[in-house]
Amino acid sequence: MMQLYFGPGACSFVPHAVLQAAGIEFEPRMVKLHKGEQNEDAFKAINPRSQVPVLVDDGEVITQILAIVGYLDKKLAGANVLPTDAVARAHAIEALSWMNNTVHPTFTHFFMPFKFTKDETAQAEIKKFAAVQYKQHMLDLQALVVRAKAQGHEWLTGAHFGPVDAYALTLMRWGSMAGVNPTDVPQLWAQIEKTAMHAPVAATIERERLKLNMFNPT
Ligand SMILES: N[C@@H](CCC(=O)N[C@@H](CS)C(=O)NCC(=O)O)C(=O)O
Repeated sequence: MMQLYFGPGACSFVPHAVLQAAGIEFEPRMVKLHKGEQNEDAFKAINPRSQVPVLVDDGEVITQILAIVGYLDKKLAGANVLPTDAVARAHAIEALSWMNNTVHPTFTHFFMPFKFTKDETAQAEIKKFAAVQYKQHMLDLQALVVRAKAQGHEWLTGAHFGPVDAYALTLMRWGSMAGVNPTDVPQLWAQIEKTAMHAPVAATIERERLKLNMFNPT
């Protein structure tokens, strides 16, 4: 049975929700990131980079969301992890890459500015700057939602729920922590609320015990 190492609320939500949606049996293994379990020897023996997600299948350790999604797509043929149409598939990977290499690191700058400088004044500046960038990323993400809807798609990459939808939920949830008011991105937020109600996603949210809207209007 596959094992997925995840941190509640972390980007590992993406493969977590995808596995749940595929309807296969897997073993979710929680890593308490806030307690630093990712830096303990037991976890480092699995992923020396101290990050989730990690998928273990038959002793094979796979890290990085894009690699895990690609693996699950190949392994769970018929589960519609990624679209099968060549163009739709390319756009799904395009969106995942942007989320992973641009939006995600912007949130890291907001959430953990201490990873980039020891200078506390500079940290405050990094945080402020990242929050402004993050808002723009949410507007760009909303544009993806609007485009998908205009094409008559129920989900971001077509007729099936997939990793792009799960990542969108995670990134918007983080956005609400970074000061993005859901009411400022209404089409995006409506799609995220719908995604959260999709049964396998709702089950994943429950297992991770997540609150969707973390916006604090102060
Ligand atoms: N590019 C990596 C990003 C993984 C990543 O940033 N994981 C974060 C959680 S969202 C993590 O494990 N952080 C632990 C830490 O920073 O100590 C991927 O796609 O898997």
